[in-house]
Amino acid sequence: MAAEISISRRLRSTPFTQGVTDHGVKSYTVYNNMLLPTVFRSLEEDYWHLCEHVQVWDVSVERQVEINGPDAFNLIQLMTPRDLSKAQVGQCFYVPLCDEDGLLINDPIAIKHSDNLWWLSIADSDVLLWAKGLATGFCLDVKVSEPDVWPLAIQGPKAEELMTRVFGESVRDIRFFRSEMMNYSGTEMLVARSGWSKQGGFEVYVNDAALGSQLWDELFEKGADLNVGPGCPNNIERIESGLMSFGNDMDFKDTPYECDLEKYVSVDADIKSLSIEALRKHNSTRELVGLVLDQEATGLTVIQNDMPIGEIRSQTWSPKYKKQLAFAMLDFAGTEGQTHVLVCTDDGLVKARIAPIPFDFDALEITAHPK
Ligand code: THG
Repeated sequence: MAAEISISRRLRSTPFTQGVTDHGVKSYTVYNNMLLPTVFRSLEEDYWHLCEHVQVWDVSVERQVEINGPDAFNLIQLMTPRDLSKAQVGQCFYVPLCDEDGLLINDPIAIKHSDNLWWLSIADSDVLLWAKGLATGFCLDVKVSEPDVWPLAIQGPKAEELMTRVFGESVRDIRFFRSEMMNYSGTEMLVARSGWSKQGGFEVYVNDAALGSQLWDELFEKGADLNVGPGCPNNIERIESGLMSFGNDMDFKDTPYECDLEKYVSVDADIKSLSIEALRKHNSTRELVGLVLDQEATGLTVIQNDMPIGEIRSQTWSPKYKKQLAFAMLDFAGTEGQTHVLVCTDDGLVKARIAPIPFDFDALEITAHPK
């Protein structure tokens, strides 16, 4: 018998846990000390369904770190090297959080509620403790907390249609990475056009547990003719789309420059950020790149001229492109002037083509195959 996870209060169930179970979740991973579904039907069936229809995802693991008080902006800016001085209320920003050496702490979405109230919608690391420590150490006038908020993502090409049936036509006006407070059954909830897929969609920041399970049921009722299904962040879709996963593709030992996040570092801005000095001086010697293999082959070590030059951090077989796709952290010394590297697999050395992230399949002349 396969081992099972013992569920206890520490793993914090969500308003959608019952729904996820009833819809036949097949596997979970652990994320921010909670359970994140990873498969419902099969990874591949979930993938095609996400690309063609609409899915409802329990992404409550994306915990909100709330920063409230007169120094809220100062603390947020201290934590990220991305200039947020021009942020507007309701705007969302993908931000690297970095320490004083420029090393990554997390890569959340920062959401501005008001000048004095911000949320960080975090990936998998303990941002709450880091923020509390910085607030105390820098004597900032803020309260740092984790509110009872459970994000629910509605993703896929039919997501907008389904959302209008529940929240009304005005959801169509929400632009990418913008949010609005919307009324659901008498309660205001933040609704953003965002989500960890490139199939389009929204995230509802559910702030009432009872309304959360009501919303879950309503989405399935009103989306029946749209072929709505249960889903979760899908490893095939997110690698094809170039979405990076903290803890997998990048971690505490990497800088934003090494992880293709340089566009979110405001090197020249006059900001009071903990990491900005270190990042200004930073010299990268390696970089996260995409790899494309012609066969399904899961290796980890990458070599060039018989020498290891780095490691694969995430990979998947793409059923659409019929290629093995990977993200690998590779030394410049091994990739400079090269178009290919070798991956050590159980089947021996396999040639892999180097590709920038996100994968540009047209430029790579890789044909999409329908289902
Ligand atoms: N939604 C919410 N919280 C989250 C995630 C999310 N917390 C954890 C994790 N995901 C944070 N990481 C990311 C990574 C990428 C994106 C969002 C969150 C993303 N990136 C777009 C891109 O790369 O094209 C756009 C970024 C931009 O240019 O602003 O969407 O998914 N609530």
